[in-house]
Amino acid sequence: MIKNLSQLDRPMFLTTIGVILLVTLPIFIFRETAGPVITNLFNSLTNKFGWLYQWYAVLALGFLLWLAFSRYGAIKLSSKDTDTPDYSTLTWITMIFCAGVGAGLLYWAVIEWSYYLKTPPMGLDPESAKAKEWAATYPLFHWGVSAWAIYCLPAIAIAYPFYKRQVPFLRLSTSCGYFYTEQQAKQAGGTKGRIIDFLYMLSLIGGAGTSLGLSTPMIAANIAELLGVHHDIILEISVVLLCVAIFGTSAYLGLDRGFKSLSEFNLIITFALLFFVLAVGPTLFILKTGTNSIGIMVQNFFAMSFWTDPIDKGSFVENWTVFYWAWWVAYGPFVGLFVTRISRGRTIKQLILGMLCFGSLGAWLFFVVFGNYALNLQLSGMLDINTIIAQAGEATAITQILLALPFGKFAVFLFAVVSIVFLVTTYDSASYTLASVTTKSLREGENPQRWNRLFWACALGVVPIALMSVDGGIKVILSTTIVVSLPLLIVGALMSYSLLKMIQQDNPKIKR
Ligand code: NM2
Repeated sequence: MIKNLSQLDRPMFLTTIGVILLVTLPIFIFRETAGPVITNLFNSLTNKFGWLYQWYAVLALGFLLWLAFSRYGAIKLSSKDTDTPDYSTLTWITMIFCAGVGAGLLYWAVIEWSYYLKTPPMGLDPESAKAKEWAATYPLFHWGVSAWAIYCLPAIAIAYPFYKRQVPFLRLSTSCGYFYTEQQAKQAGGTKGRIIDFLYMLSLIGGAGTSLGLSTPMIAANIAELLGVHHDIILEISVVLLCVAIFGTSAYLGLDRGFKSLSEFNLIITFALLFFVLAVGPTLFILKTGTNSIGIMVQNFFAMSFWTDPIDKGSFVENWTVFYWAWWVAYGPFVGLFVTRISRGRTIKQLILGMLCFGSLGAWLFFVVFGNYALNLQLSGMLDINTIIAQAGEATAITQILLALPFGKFAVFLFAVVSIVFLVTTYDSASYTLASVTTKSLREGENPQRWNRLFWACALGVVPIALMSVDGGIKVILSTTIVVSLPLLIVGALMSYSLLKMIQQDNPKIKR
């Protein structure tokens, strides 16, 4: 135990606990006033800085594409060029996907279109034919290549110094190594590094809280339907506890036996569910609308990326595109850390193209199949989803949409299993990265200690339980995520510069 404790970075460990308390306690104490204050802050920040997020997404994508196809693309992320990847390509992609997206994907895949139908983008008339086509398209954009570029940037920026410069820390601060003095570099960036890691923790706790906050009611609604029990706070807390128990076990079992096995299980069951909905749902409508959406998105990619609505001043851009980019930014460092750990032996080009292509394709599959199935229910008049959302909320609407399928209960069951596993894998990887940040030094191939991972797995579960018992707590956490992600844009710019400088310094003579 003494030996175990000696590996613990005490200041970092205590700071992290402090951050959790700092986020949750004020919300508890000022639960009546905290909500409006943070929501106002969110509105004014997205209004003033939304365009910055939009540039960030496009620039990250441009930078990564350039890097992948430049002479640096062939650099292998490993200390020895003879190292082979730790995981097979399919397993690796599945693990990245399961870490990067949680049950939020299932939540939005089913109902995101309905918001866009009522308040469409680009000045379209609500419920018009064009609005319907765009409603099926916009979610693909929000979960597409720009979004995955926001994830991939920190992954490369952390992986490069970790593997190629053998920096013995697996932290967000690892990505900004170019700016540290030699002395600071030995202490994970000194004060500069601590500030960066502090921002990372704040955003992770906010981001993870958001996922659990959105998906717990959805899973609880599914379970209530399956078991015929009442959907109340006790059921929701039980769902969180169930998830904590599963990801605690997975964290304890370690990356290969826990996380990897869960991800592989998820791949199979997810495809079974997607195939099921595609087969028994309106197959042709799903395929045609999906194809149509890809066309609209490719054709309008830059218009969507840079649309700020400066004349009409509607709130679509802030409420959706900026909200999403901020959410991806908040998750970015955590996904980057985790992806770094599982990507040893991959080249820069593989990592970039793997994340951009397969991440987007995976997410699109969900939106095309679930989203268009639900959209068809609404358009054909079989189920008035918009009204159900307005009257009974999103969680109930999602369950009703699934129940409308043939073998509806079976679909609800599969959906609940996939949601739980997605949630669990995201939290498992999140606790892995928190344990890495609070470990004194971590080298290639090493993992943080088990008890440390287990501790964070539990801590991450406790926070949302506490917040769920506060009225509007989750909404507040959601806005907090966005608020804390703003400084991460600066860190993003710094890490890009640092990465470029380091790569240029290390590879002066590579010829094309
Ligand atoms: N992102 C991918 O629950 C989730 O899906 C978490 C959300 C950042 C929009 C990730």
